[in-house]
Amino acid sequence: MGAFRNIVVLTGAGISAESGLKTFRAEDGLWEEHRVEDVATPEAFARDPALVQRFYDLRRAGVLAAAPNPAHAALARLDRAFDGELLIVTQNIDDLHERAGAARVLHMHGEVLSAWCLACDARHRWERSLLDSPPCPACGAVALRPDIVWFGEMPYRMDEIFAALGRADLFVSIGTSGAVYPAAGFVQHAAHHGARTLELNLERSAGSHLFDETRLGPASVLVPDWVEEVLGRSAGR
Ligand code: BJW
Repeated sequence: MGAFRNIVVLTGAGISAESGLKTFRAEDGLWEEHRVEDVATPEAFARDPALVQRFYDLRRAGVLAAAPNPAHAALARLDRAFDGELLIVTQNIDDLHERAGAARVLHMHGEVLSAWCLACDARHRWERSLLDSPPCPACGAVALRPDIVWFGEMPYRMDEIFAALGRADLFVSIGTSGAVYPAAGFVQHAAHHGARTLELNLERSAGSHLFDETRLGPASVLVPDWVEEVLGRSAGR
């Protein structure tokens, strides 16, 4: 791989697996306990808000109890040391990239530590339960939902993401199954605009055949190795 000037990294649940947060589509994945259509759609929230709030209350508590792992730390090191353009697009709703020290992070599927008021549109940092119907700190309405992008909703900041993908000379996908769109299509968009594409995953994914290169192994090993490789090359260019 040559020296790169413009990198887009996409992360998925696999990067947080070694921090103890379950992935979605593993055998012991979240959807075995809660069917996706019972919790991650606006229709489910309208039908049974308590079920959805309870599910995300548990996820919020799990995130607060988790800590970043060496893969998050390596991306934070890349963010600090890489003087080219970098965007870390995460599908994850945890804050482990930020807690590891990364700044150039975009949460396309929202954040579990954020609550969104459907009455006044304000967003608030939220670490407590939403199940007991707390009022919005801004307007007082009882209308807070998890600030999460559910199936059928538009992921956040897509214009920014596609613009970055169009400029990228390297696209790296870490720990995502390639099962959920539009994120699953980013590799083709980046490749179409001339980027080299690299996948880091524990096992081959639905989209592996779309990448120039796939490296298999745990993110806690593959990501630090890859970051060292990139920083070594950018220092030597
Ligand atoms: C390791 C590891 C280790 C493990 N080291 N690796 C038919 C065709 C095409 C599309 C559609 C369709 N019908 C409907 C759609 C659209 C729909 C969709 O994609 N559905 C699919 C099921 C087909 N998408 C949407 O509705 C999205 N919105 C949308 O499309 O709007 C319109 C639009 C159009 C065009 C442009 C823009 C917009 C919204 C999707 C919202 C997704 N929401 C969720 C839940 C909410 C968040 C939450 O509760 O956390 O987001 S679903 C869930 O899946 C979550 C994740 O972010 C997302 C992706 O999962 P991820 O991260 O890939 O996890 P896993 O478990 O699948 O994979 C883990 C991977 O890690 C595996 O590969 C392991 O091998 C690996 N791994 N341990 C390295 N230690």
